[in-house]
Amino acid sequence: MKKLYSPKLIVAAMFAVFAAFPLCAQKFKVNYDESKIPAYQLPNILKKADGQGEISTSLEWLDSSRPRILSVLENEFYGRKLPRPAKTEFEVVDEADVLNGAAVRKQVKITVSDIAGSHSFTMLMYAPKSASKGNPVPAFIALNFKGNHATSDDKEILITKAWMRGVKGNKAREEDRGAAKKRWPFEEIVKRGYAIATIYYGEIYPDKEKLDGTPESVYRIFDSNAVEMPSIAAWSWGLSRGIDAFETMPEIDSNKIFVVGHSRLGKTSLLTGAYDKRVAICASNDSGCMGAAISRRAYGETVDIITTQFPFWFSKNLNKYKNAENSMPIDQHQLLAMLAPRPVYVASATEDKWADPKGELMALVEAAKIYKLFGAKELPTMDNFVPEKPFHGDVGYHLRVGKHDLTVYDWMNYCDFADKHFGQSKK
Ligand code: GTR
Repeated sequence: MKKLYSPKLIVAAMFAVFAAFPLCAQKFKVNYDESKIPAYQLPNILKKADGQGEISTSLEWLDSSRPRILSVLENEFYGRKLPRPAKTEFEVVDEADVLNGAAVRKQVKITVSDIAGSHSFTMLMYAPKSASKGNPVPAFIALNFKGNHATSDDKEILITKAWMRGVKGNKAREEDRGAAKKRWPFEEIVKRGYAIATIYYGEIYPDKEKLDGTPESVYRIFDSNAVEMPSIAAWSWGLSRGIDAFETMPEIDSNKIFVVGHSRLGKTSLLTGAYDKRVAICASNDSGCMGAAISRRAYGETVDIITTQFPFWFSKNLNKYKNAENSMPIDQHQLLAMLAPRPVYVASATEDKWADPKGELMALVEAAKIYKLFGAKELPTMDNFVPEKPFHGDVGYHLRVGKHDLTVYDWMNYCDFADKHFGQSKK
């Protein structure tokens, strides 16, 4: 009898299925049906710590609610905020005029030292040539996934020696120079009057799924008896060291630092905004579960899935909430509100169901109640859940058409939002 399906066809079909759904989605039961979202009670963001009534002033939020949420973030979700290192050194290892003279490229080796040793990572930065002591510019900072050399074709960008995910031998390769450049529109950002810096996240904590990344991470400079050493807290701490570097640069206005992060690094940027008050604006790009999305919706990726796949990203205590989201002491709207009154920006993508775009806007709408206490008037509602009609008020939101990604569209919205809040005029 003639075979209906050739082995080749079957392999191709299997590949298509794997490509369409993240691997882990096949091992777990994933819900994408709004009508099947479990019944849940969202923690009332205004509720007083003693459970008696609601807060009505920004001061009550700052003095009472915020510290309580911070303690949950540290003890139950992401792990403690790491201390500043005893010593931080900045060495400009490269400086050159680039982009036809429009920008200055700098590569800064940041060395952090503490009781148990030293660790270095390299920040790549582009600043408008016109930026100077008398004319400092605001700056974006974001971690990258594939090494600084993957963010541009520029041959001068140093190649990391740190462990790398998804490449042969786990070593960064020359052939990947520029491989992620679509995510890094340096020229456009500089033209808008902003500096932009990036650090390879693997130099801060190697994102090893099956192996232990901590011995090669920044944690090695501290006392090894530390209770927990989760990666998101470490990545976030790395961003704070990037901000330390900005503070030494006369061309940067360190009161105007905008942290951006995509996906797991979007979770990281939100945590950085919560842990480091020097962050003036914070954007979470497609951050999803344990980022901007409401965990209780259990839509797309869940706490069970994420803690099973990536246990080392979080505090071990997060495991308590596997399939028990309704018992979490806080939900992600309270993480977003940690930024208040500093503007927070949530960006989602229409096809990024895994990250629960609707749950991300819901969290922002709930967090807006805290911004209101600070006098904010331009706040989003669920009516803003419309593709490519960005909302740029006291907080920001957009739903890009397309996949889980960080694109020029996302960046240009961040620039527009920065213009509004940093008082820059559109170039
Ligand atoms: C996925 C993970 C998401 C998101 C993403 C990424 O595998 O489930 O939470 O962080 O990785 O960072 O690209």
